[in-house]
Amino acid sequence: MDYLIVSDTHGDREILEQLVVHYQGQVRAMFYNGDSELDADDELFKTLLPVRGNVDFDAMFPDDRTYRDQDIAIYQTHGHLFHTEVGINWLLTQVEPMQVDVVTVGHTHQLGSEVLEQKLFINPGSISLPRGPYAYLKGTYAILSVTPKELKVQYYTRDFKPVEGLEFTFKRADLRK
Ligand SMILES: [Mn+2]
Repeated sequence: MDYLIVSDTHGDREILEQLVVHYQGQVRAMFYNGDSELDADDELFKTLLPVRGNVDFDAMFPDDRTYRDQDIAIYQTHGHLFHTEVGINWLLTQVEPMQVDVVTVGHTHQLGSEVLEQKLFINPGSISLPRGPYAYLKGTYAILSVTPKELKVQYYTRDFKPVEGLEFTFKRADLRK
């Protein structure tokens, strides 16, 4: 089962539309982690599952979401409510009691995937305004692939091509029991 994760378009509606067209019917769900600067009733959000970012002013966006599928539970939030721009510790404390396998955020515009406290944290980076060591890729999103034994995260660029070297595999045995 594959899941698309994308964040921080900041008005770049075009790329979201392209992703929806490209991945419709190809993935189980599409997560949008905030800062679209679109209205919550935009038709893209009939397909993309959004949360509210710090520059989303439409209060109809939810602050967070816990998504449960047959083999995975994912907690999704933008990150600003947990001040992830200054570090991940507060978020880590708050998600600790949650019965989820994956925590996915945006906000920092920097991609990253790592296991902390037996949960897999995934930031897809910003597809439109990337920052940090991978900013040279000019924007990224992530595909999470879920199997009973492994979680795999592959980063892609705006041309829907996988980035060599940005593929990470995590054994489910190392995640929450
Ligand atoms: Mn942002």
